[in-house]
Amino acid sequence: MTDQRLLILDDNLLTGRAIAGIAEFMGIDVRLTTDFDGFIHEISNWQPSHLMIDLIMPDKDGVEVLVELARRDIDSQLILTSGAGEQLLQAAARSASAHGLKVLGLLPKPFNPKLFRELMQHNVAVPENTTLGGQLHQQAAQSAEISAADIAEALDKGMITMAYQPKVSCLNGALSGFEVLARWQHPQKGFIPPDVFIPMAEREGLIDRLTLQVFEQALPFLQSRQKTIESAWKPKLSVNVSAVSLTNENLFIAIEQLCQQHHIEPEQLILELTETAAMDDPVKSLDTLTRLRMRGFRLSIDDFGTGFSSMLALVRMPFSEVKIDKSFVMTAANSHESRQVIKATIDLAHSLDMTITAEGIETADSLKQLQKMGCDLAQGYYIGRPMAGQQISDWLAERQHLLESQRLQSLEALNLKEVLHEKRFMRLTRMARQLFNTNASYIALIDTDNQWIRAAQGKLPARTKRAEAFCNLTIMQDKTLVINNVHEDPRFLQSPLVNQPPYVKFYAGCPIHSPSGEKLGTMSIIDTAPREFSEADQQLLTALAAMVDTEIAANLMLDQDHLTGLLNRRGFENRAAALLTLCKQHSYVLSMCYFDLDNFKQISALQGQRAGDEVLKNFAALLRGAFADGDLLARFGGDEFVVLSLSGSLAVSKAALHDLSTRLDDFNQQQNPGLRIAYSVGLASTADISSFDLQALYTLSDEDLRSRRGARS
Ligand code: G
Ligand code: G
Ligand code: MN
Repeated sequence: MTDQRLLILDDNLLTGRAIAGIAEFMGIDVRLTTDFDGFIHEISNWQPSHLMIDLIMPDKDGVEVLVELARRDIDSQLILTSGAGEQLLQAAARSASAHGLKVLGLLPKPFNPKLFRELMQHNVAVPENTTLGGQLHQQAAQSAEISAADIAEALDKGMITMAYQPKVSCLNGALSGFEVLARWQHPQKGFIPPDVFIPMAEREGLIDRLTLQVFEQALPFLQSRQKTIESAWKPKLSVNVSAVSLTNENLFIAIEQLCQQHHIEPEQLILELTETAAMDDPVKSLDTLTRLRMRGFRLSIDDFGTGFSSMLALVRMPFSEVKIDKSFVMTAANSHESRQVIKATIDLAHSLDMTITAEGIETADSLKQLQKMGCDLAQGYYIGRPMAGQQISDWLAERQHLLESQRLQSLEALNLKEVLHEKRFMRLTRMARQLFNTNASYIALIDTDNQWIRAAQGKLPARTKRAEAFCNLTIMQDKTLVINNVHEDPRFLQSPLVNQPPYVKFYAGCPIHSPSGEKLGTMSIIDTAPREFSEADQQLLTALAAMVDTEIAANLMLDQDHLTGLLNRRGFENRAAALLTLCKQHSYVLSMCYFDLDNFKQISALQGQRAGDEVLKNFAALLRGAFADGDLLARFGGDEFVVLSLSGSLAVSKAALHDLSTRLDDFNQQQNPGLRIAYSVGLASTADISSFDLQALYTLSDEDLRSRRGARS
């Protein structure tokens, strides 16, 4: 006989009895009830260790049952069952956990006796998604007895200390800031978890003092970090704020004063509010939160997904960040449902212009997965545990090391030193040089000791020392680096690019990235005279660098026409869309040539498919010869070819077409008459359209093609 007592609530007697039978066989004491009142009655009288609850009952819905259990502080282990599907069970489990109930497991019906036995024997991992608040509540229940007086004493003596947990960019690992977490090591009673003393401090009216102490310790810490980090980058600090503190105007006035004292801008502070806290009284909360926002603080909705009415809260309140709860993040690898929640939350947050942070990142895979889903920031044991302020410098140094080795690995794996010789990268440097009307443009890769210059337009050395490269500084930051006049910047006076030809005076570079976000190098332009670089120029360079990223990540297997090696329609349209957007902003002229082979079907029919393939390959080769390196050349299936020419003027495209027809004549001379190629072409230019969209170019070039054909026949 075990000391387990199982109480079953199920309106279906047959199922109930079947479960009871199995349990009894295991030596478990069982009672069966079929209605809610009887169930509650048995709980008080018999005090079962385990409750098995059917969620769908005629007289009471499952959530009501759970709420009632929570109200009565029932601490029996719950097994939830239902025939209504896994999703409902998961949802109910989450709600139960959020209410502080202990969920042992889920049992979908028709039920599996083996699973039930395993659950009762405890040797099964608690199924995904069911532990949400559970762990915390258990922890709280176990911890030492403390009183309000203990907390007051700790506050008087300054015994509450702070731990800092880093928050980093999901994409490239760059440090964004820290979350400060209160810690209390009691001299006799040991470590008291915040889940114990925070709620008590809230109840006892001590929370505002505690919160103020958090700021008093954390702001000097932030200030010291700010000093050790070069450049104007400002670390952010996330602070958990209890809902009960929100209405304390004086607290926030004091915090503002502390900010001034420590040269910290309110914008650097992110106040984290739990979802339920933010929701209690929507109207009042909205007022308070709006006021805090107006003071400059950022607001974050913490543990998102564990409360209720989340969507509404999010849309209505002036939050700038959503922190998706760790229970979803930690189960994302195994739970389709968790992934759906994460994805939906990310999309929602982004559509509302909010940043999204994932907490509870415990593995490299988890980080990668969240990154793929488009999450902005990451926090968790895998990146860094909460740690004392003095440990942060070591952590940062170690992290720098880790990021650099990941960067080098990524560079190696992509084989970019070779890949960047491909014409598709020339296209981008060529555009950069033309759009900026500058001496030289290039893509630089930075490895351990060297900078490798690739796809260069203009005369540049293929390799320079990393330590002397501008680009080495660029990859240390996240945005474009601009040096308007090198001679006014002492960092570069030794650089050979400055002292020797080409005698660089101006530099602008923007980081380029691997598909997994590591900064590999830069897209850069240089000039031999100092120059200004406007906000719009920076945007343009950033857009070009993003196009380099896209090319690096492109799957050429999917983008290329296998027969000719030209782009296929997908490859063409993806690139054309980005180019059109860019060129539209800068009134740069693109032109389209649309080709249709006149006699292709005939050749295929008379000479066979092989011969047809040869014709297509030959025509592709002629196009490559006549058009410039960077132009987009594509075959749209069949015998249709398209060129998007980045020439910058219609005249240049016309010249290329003329060149093509000369080349074709030469080619045809050497072919036997059955294999000679004839084509029709239509020409259109963005100079002739207002909308700069691909559709307009297709339509115009097609009209042109047909009118020329008509004129010929
Ligand atoms: O690591 P950790 O065990 O610190 O945090 C447990 C819980 O306590 C979290 O929900 C966290 O938000 C909360 N918490 C930690 N420090 C503070 C604090 O200074 N103020 C408030 N209100 N909550 C805190
Ligand atoms: O409720 P809030 O999000 O403020 O609480 C943060 C809590 O999450 C703290 O208790 C912190 O110690 C904890 N935490 C931070 N990173 C991880 C992690 O990777 N795994 C787990 N299990 N807990 C984490
Ligand atoms: Mn938090």
